[in-house]
Amino acid sequence: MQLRAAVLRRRREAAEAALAARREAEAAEEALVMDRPTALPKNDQGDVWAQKERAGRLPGADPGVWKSTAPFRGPFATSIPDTRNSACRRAPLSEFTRGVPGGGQLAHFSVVIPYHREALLTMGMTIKSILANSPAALLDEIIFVDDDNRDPALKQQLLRYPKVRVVSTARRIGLIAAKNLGASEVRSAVVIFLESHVQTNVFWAEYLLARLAACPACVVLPVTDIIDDTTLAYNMGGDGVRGGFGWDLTFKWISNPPPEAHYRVPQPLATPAMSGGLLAMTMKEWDRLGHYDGRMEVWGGENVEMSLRVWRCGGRVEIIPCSRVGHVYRSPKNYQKWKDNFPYSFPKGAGVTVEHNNARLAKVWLEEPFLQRYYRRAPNSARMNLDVRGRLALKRRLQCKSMRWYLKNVYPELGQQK
Ligand SMILES: [Mn+2]
Repeated sequence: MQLRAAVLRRRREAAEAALAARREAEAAEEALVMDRPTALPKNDQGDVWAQKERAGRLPGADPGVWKSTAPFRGPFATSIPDTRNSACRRAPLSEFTRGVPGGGQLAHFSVVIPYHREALLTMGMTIKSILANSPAALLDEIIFVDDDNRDPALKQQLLRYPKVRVVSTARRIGLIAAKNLGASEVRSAVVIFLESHVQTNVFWAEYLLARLAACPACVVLPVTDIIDDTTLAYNMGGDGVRGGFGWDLTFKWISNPPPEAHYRVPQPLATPAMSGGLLAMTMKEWDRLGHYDGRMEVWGGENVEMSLRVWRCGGRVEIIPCSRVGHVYRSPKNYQKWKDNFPYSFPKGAGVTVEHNNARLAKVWLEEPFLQRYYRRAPNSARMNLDVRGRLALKRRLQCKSMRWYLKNVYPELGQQK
């Protein structure tokens, strides 16, 4: 009788221990999932929007660029549809961190967002979705780089939100330099670059961080969902869409299915290039790889340059299909009357500036005969007097692989074009 009682007790203790272990595992997962959101300021129920309406314009924005007629429907973050593939929704988050060194611990991160003549409407939407959909314990800061904006009220509005810091430039430095400046302020292990008119979806950061924990040399991108610039309706972007470019070095989306027939969501999808606005990487890699080319101006070319540099200097560029970020695509009809047909200005003109940047990247990263393929499409580039010695030294120091290697192993479709 005594023996039987002892057996029962041991059995009960074992069952309780197993239950406790399971509860602990569940609590850990729960903590990962439930540690959100960062609370918004108390009176933030559309007051920003109301102020905009009272003023009769969108503070900070170029008049005419933003023509939103969307009625205010409460905090934006709550109205984002979950656009993840069902394969993402079925798998618990812990599945994405399984086997990751350090017991699946995700790194702390900061978000860097440059802005130039952006609307408070869209910036508020960006901030609220980040605060609502990021793990509060891991999100350190949202660092805005205020690149020559003339409305100080806008900066004050941004600073009302928790975790927001604004770094202002003394004069216009352009998007590329602004990203370098913002990243130089990051004190977290991971930097995530976003644009100032986006909405981050559920667990957007965790999926990126989980992949970075497993692949620290990766640069990872969320899938870009599509937000209508008039209605602000959030729509699902395509799964399996990759980034590429032609010999003119202009970025384009490649919508044909990925070459690996065995590819399945939620696996990371290798992509030859990134569109440039939304990306995450460890600060260690950011520093090792030498940031953006500081001599590129305003906007353009830096995304293709970084894609070539990452792939050829020891890293990978991957789209993480479960991480989704909606981006407001501005319709040209709303800004086509503006100089250069861009929603913001290029002091030297858009065409000249983008070609200057492309010419720099070509001179550094395209060895012959590929450089000539680019020059045939952009003859002015061949005549430009460019000092790329610093970037060539970086390429040598990192012992980067050749363009031929990249065409063979990463982007064979481009190699087939003459
Ligand atoms: Mn954009």
